[in-house]
Amino acid sequence: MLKQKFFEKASAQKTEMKSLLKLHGSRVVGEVTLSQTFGGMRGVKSLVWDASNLDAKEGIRFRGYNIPQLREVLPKVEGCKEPLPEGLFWLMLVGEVPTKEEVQWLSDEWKKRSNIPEHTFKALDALSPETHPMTQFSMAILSMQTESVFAKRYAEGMRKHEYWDAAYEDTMNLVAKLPRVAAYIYRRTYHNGDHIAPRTDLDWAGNYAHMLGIDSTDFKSLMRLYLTIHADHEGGNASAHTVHLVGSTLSDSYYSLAGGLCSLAGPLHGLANQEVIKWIFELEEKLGTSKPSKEQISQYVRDTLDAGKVIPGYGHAVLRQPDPRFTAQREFAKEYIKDDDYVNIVWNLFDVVPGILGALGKVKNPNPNVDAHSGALLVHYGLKEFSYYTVLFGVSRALGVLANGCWSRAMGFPLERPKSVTSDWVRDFIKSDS
Ligand code: CMX
Repeated sequence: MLKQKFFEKASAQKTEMKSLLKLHGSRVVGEVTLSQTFGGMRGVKSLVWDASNLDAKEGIRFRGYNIPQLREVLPKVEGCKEPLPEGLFWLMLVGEVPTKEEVQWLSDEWKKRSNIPEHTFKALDALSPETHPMTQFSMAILSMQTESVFAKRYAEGMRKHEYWDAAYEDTMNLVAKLPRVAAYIYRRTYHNGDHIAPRTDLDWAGNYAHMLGIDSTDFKSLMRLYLTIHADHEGGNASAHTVHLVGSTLSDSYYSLAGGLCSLAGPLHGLANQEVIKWIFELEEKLGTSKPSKEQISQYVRDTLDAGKVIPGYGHAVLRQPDPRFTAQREFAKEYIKDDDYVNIVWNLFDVVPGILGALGKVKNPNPNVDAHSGALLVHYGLKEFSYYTVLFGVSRALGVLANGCWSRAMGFPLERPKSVTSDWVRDFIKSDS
C-alpha cells in the first residue's frame, strides 16, 4: 500500500514539475558569490529535497511538521509518549501522517525484510575490534550490496521509468536490516560478541534497543525519539548531499548510504556526538569532579578554544538559534531523568558556551546543535561507549536520505555535476570584473 501511494504521489509531482520547468525553467533563483564558491557553497539553492526543510531560525520541519508537532501527531506504541520512526518514514516518503494501522504494517514489513546475509556477519567478524564502529557500519552496508534489487534489475536492462520501484525495494530492505547489523557491531566491539537475537513483537527502534542489550522501557522511548529527530535535515548537509550525489550516478541505495555514512563520520558532522561526551569526560578528569561549577566549565571552554580546537556540539552551518533537536532531548531529560551529573553539565554548558563563542565575534551560531545533548542521555542509560554514537545517528539518518533517494529516482533527477573553477579563473575573473 505504501509503494502504490508513493508511486501515485511521485508520478503526479513529476508531471507537475515538468510542466512548471517548461514554463519557468529560466527563472533565476539566486546568485553565487566568490565567497560561496570558496566557502562550502553555503546557501546556494541547487537541490530539491521534499522530505524536510531547514529554517535558520525555526529549525527543521519534516513535510511541514516541526519536532513538537511530530511528537503529537505520529503514532506511538502503547505506553510510550515518543513517536515511532516508522511513522516519520511514512510521512517523509508520501507526505501524509500515517494511521496506527499503517505504521503497524510498516513495522511488520521491515521485520519481514530484516534478514542479514551470512557473509555480512563474516565480513564484520574479520575486522579488528579496534576498527571504528562507523567504518564497520559502512563496510557492513557495502557487503550487503549483493542484495541490491536496483543493481540486479539494472544489469538485466531495467527501463528508466522503473527505477523508482527498484529504489523503493532497496530502501525498504536496507532500512529493515540496519538495527540488526548496527547492534551486531555494538555487541562484537564492546560485549565480546555476545549477541542478542531480535524480537518479533517489538517495533524497529524498540528492537534495536533490545539488541543493543538495554531493555528498559525508558531507553526504548529514547531510541524512538532519537531515531526520529536525527532522520533528516534537508538536502544540503554533508551526509544527505553525499547520498544524493552518489545516487545520482545510479549507484544503488547500499552504495549511496555507505557513502553518506562516511560523510557523517567526520568530526564537523555526525562524529561530533562522540566528541562532545569525550570532551565532557575529559573535563571531569581534568577538574577532578563530576559537579563542576559554571566558572570551572567556562574556563575549560576557554582552554579548549585557546588550544585551537572547536567546541563540539556548538555551531551550525545553517541554524542561527538553539537546535530544536537539542531542545527535544532536553525536554526528554527533564521528563525522564532526575539529577544526572552529565545532563547537568550539558545544561550548564548551554548556559555558558553561547556567551563565550558569541564574544569571539566570528562564530555565526554560538548555540548548541543536536550533538550537544545526545551523549549525556545515552550514558545515563548505560550506553557509555561513545565511539559507537555516530552509528545511532547513521541508523536514523538512513530514513531520510533513502526516502529522498526514492524521490530522486522517481523524479528522474540527472547525474549531479556542478562546475568547478581554477584559481587562475578566479584571478582572471577579478581582473575582468574590475
Ligand atoms: N567552536 C569554535 N569555533 C567555531 C565553532 C565552535 N563550535 N563553530 C564555528 N566556529 C568557528 C569556525 O571554525 C570558523 O572559524 P575560522 O573562521 O577561524 O575558520 C568561524 O567560527 C566561522 O564558522 P561558522 O560560519 O560559524 O560555521 P561553519 O558553517 O563554517 O561550520 C560547524 C559549522 C558545525 C562545522 C561548526 O560550527 C563547528 O565546527 N562546530 C563544532 C562541531 C560540531 O558540533 N559539528 C556538528 C554539527 C551538527 C551535525 O552535523 O551533526
